[in-house]
Amino acid sequence: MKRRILIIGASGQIGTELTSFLRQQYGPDQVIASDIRKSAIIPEVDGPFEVLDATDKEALLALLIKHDIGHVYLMAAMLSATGELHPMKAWDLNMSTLFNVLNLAKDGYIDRIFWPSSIAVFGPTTPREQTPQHTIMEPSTVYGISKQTGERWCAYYFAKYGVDVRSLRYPGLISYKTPPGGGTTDYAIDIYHKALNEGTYSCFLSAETTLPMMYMDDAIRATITLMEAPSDQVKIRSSYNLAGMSFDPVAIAASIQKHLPDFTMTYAPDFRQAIADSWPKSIDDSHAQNDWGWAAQFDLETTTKVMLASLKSQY
Ligand code: VAH
Repeated sequence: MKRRILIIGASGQIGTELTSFLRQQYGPDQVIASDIRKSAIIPEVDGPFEVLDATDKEALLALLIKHDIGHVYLMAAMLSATGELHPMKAWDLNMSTLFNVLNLAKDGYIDRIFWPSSIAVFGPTTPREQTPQHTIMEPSTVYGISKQTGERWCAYYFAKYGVDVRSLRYPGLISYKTPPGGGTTDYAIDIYHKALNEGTYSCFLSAETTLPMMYMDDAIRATITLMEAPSDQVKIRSSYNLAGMSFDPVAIAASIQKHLPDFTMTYAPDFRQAIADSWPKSIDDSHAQNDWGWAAQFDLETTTKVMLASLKSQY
């Protein structure tokens, strides 16, 4: 029988949807969901769940053996905004979990790893338009530093020990199945909730803050495509640039007003503005396109249509 899949951080924004998608594809019992605590949000496709603190290597090893795990998706992390409020906690969580998974793979307990990086690996000295795969990377957030360091360790474990680890530099992700979290890009989720619930939104980024974004379905499809690609097609073992769309708060507000004409937006930039200002405006993902056939499908108009239609029943 094919070895099972373990998702660490299965209750998070990406983990929740990744769990359902993988269960639909491989069968509910083939996908073990885990997180630090059982979440009230049950994935659309229910299945086995384990409470796991992934900073505890022995506990992780016990789960790998108990469930005969082959592939691990390590989705647990502290994101950019929360990470700036708790720097050492963010570093410890983001790095200790990665080292546990890499070392258990090196010791033969895991066949293949997916680990999410982010456009947060780029910093204020990086070219901001069509940011290339290989360029200056001087991240100025703890989250970005942890992701840049993690990329280097992933590439090292592949080169030195043959660990099959694969990674994507996700842009800001937009989805409706989990509430907005501690991300700087999460204004692009919260705005849909507030538009439906209150008819107005006070944006914590300034009107002209263009950022790379992606609808969750595209991110999940890219993740699975990369994990299923033949190893010789995965030519980059740090992390692949991945692009969907780029927009600023004015553009997303305008796309909402096409459906909710009375929606209004105000602007009250906070500490997250400095984080956003250090990131690219748009991403060149030609390596992902050329190596394993990546192509985004969701644009801003399609995203707004899906988000409003899916959230309407909540308000
Ligand atoms: C964050 N959503 O805002 C994440 C993402 C590119 C940003 O990594 O921290």
